[in-house]
Amino acid sequence: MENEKKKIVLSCIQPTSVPTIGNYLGALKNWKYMSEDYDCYYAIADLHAITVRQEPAKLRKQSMEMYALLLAVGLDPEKNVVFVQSHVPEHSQLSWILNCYTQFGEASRMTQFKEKSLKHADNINVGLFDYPVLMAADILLYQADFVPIGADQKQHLELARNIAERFNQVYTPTFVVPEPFFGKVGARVMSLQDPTKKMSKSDPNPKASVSMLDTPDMIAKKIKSAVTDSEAKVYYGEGKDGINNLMSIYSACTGLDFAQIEKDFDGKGYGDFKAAVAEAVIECIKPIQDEYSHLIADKKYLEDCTRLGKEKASYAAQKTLRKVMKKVGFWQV
Ligand code: AQP
Repeated sequence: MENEKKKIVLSCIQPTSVPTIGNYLGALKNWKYMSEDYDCYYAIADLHAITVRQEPAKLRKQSMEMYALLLAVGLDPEKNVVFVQSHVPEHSQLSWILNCYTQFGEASRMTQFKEKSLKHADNINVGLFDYPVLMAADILLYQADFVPIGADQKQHLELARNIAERFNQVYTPTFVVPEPFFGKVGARVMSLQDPTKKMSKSDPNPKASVSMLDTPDMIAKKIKSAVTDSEAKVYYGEGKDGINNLMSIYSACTGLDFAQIEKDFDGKGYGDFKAAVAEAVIECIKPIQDEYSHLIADKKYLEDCTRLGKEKASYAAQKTLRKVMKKVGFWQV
């Protein structure tokens, strides 16, 4: 129905570095498609980013660059709500309240905390532990119906659902209980140096990932040095993590399915295949890079868009937070 209210979608990205083609092919590309059919809230999750130590000047710069990139991938700041998480203090406020409706035991079961604690053993802060509750606040604040998630975020969304249901039960229905959203496109892109691990923008090995702002030359070199196997035959199969990953990237960039790729590269070696993958990646991100270079030169426009995002996000966030504060019994004047 034409006048039917659109469902709400919430998704976030951390400004921990320049996004990789993993972030793009796995998430951002979908964000653009979703903005046609849903009422979308897209946040730059800087509150989440500081659960790992960040350099202040770099974090500020990366947040602005991330904002420009989101617009460059095609998110329309008028049509969507594109904003910076810390610009809307209600995220932290709701997060505190939700902490009091989250059991220590259930938060302790989050596997990502265990993984991240091992990775950042010198800084296992309470924020890292509390990350999923802040994520629940991000989602519940906007009454999101859907949250696009990868497999690694399933447990966190489940926690957000449990918190919402608990709160709704203790009081009266307050939060929409969010559902996971699995998009029409969405590849899980793995590290080029260790294809059993996902490609990450904060991977300290620069050869492991392709950033959205890498030059064609850098992309070609990184893909050329991607870890593969010694079979020299392009097909998707067990024990071929490196080639499987390159095939997924190639498929996501060209739209070709695996059967077609195997046919096209039958009898050809990995050198030819890697050159084709690099070419496809370069072609796929070139329009985004071109748009990005215009946007990043126009700070005023970026700041105006950010302010608009903040206003729109704050409006929705305040409405939910007021309701929550009233239900828990805060004296509001
Ligand atoms: N390799 C990937 N393949 C597919 N999707 C990916 N995403 C991340 N890496 C891949 C998706 O990108 C969105 C934003 O991610 P994020 O910044 O919130 O955090 P993340 O998942 O922890 O991504 P990174 O790149 O690994 O960041 P760092 O290195 O800072 O931890 C999410 O939807 C995610 O699924």
